[in-house]
Amino acid sequence: MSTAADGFHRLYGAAPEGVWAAPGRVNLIGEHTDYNDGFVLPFALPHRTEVAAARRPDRTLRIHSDDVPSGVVAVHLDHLDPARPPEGPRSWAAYPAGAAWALLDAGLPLGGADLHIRSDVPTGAGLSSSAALEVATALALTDLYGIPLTRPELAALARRAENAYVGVPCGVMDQMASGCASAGHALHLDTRTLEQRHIPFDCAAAGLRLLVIDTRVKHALGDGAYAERLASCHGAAAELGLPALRDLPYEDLEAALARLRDPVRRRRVRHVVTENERVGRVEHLLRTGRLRETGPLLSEGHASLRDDYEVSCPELDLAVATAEAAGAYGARMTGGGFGGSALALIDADAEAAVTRAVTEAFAAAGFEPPHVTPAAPAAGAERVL
Ligand code: GAF
Repeated sequence: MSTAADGFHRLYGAAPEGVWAAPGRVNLIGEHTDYNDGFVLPFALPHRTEVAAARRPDRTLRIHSDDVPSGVVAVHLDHLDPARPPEGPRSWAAYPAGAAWALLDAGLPLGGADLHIRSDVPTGAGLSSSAALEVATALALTDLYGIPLTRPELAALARRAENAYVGVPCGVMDQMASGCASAGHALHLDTRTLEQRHIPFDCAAAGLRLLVIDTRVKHALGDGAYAERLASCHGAAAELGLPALRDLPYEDLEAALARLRDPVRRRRVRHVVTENERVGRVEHLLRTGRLRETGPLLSEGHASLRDDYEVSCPELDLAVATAEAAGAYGARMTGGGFGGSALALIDADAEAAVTRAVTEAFAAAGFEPPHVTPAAPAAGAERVL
């Protein structure tokens, strides 16, 4: 029996009907493009959130997590209200409750359930622990009640839970990565059409490793800076007469920049348009088996996020610069930024040296010790029991 199932049994006194799991993600490239209808290239982590669940005959949702001390949170399905999430806005229980709310709000025939949640996705590390929780809950509830949703439909509803119920204005990348990614592949996603391509991405076969460096600086998307970037991009698109920045071709970038008066908007637009271009180039390199050559594009992406988009921080910059100096082919922050994690593409036999270099550089700078782990593309959300 899985540990989540064990925990469910201990808590509720009976076995669950099933266990569903959804992973965190690392974004290889395509940052802050998803709310501009652009392109992203994430992959799923082996770290995942498991939801052990069983139906109830009434319309109560009972939620419990091993990872938080608040005990069982009970909510009535007909009283879920985005203005009053259980335990307060952005509390852990708002994510699973929000998933149930989004399904009900879409008119789906959901009944009550008992949930027990376990997760090893680090929180606040920019690795999408929120999306994992929303997607695992939505998958558990829809499977329990025989509701046939496609994965993109499920991911879109999980994103709606985060936007409208939890109150974080994120794009759709994280929920799509968690819901739709496949083992051994990066997921190329058009965030406008939700068209997906699964691109083989096997670092080990190429003698490479992808290191994830968690700076331990807790990032929070809700702090206003993310919403400010989003507003700036949407404002720039409107100023240029475009539906979204996705509609600005790379070839027309310089002419468009000349039309924007605000220098901050100019920098934001330059990041988004060049980043979309980098996603296409990295996808092409992966498809043609030229993994090492993606390194400089990763580093270029970091410089763009640091200088034009201004979402990096000293710890992320130090992780990237140190990994590069220690021989990485390329490195960049991943996720929303303002803390969280960086990734570095290195030779497999350089793992110990790069880890040591980054750890020593953090100590010398007086930063918290980072967590450094290799990551390989794992499976997307699935029923595990
Ligand atoms: C966060 C958001 F949740 C995503 O939608 C995306 O915008 C990302 O930041 C930046 O690329 O993870």
